[in-house]
Amino acid sequence: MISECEVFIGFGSNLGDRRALINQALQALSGLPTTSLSKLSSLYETVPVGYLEQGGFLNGVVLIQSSLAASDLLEQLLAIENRLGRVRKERWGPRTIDLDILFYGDNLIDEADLQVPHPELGNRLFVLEPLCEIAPSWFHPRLDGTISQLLLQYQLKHPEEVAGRIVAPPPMFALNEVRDGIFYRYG
Ligand code: A4P
Ligand code: MG
Repeated sequence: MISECEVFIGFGSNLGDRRALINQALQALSGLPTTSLSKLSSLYETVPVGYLEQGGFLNGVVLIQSSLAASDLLEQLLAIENRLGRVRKERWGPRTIDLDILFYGDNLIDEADLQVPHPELGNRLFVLEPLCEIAPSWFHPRLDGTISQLLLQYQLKHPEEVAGRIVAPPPMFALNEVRDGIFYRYG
């Protein structure tokens, strides 16, 4: 076990009952050992990036506090994805739920099965927008800028692009008081 770390998790779903799946994933995250949720973004309806012939996504970002090592956390995320019915077919294809580690404190991780900060983070409005909502001044140790600077840079480069629209604000209740099922209110 290591000391507690601030970890940002990006989540997305574009298959099945997307809102219920996201709520279940958040609930599962809050139930992980030595882990609690501390900040949740709004929920965004976004257009698919990469592989375009698929349904629209719901995306958001959650900040958790966790003492799980990064590799253990990744293992837990993959287990949650599998439990929620994720079947991997094509890369960037449709998924019931996708959970990505965006930042693990300010650690740089470069392993075969885990790269942190998430390498695509700076190229994805569906991540940058919700991230900026909850952590505008978080510093990206590789891209050398804050999240709000990275978002602005992206918007200046792609002035025509919009991530999507907010379909639900974050819950009004304290995330550390989460009880079973309460996340059904999110979205
Ligand atoms: N992996 C490496 N680094 C990480 C990390 N930081 N967090 C490895 C999580 N996993 C990480 O992931 C494959 C492997 O990546 C994992 O087993 C882990 O060891 P995956 O989720 O099975 O593969 P994937 O999701 O198909 O590929 P990838 O590259 O992770 O795709 P993304 O980045 O998840 O993008 N458009 C919209 N609007 N919204 C979306 O959410 N998502 C994607 C998928 C494409 N277009 C989208 C969205
Ligand atoms: Mg992924």
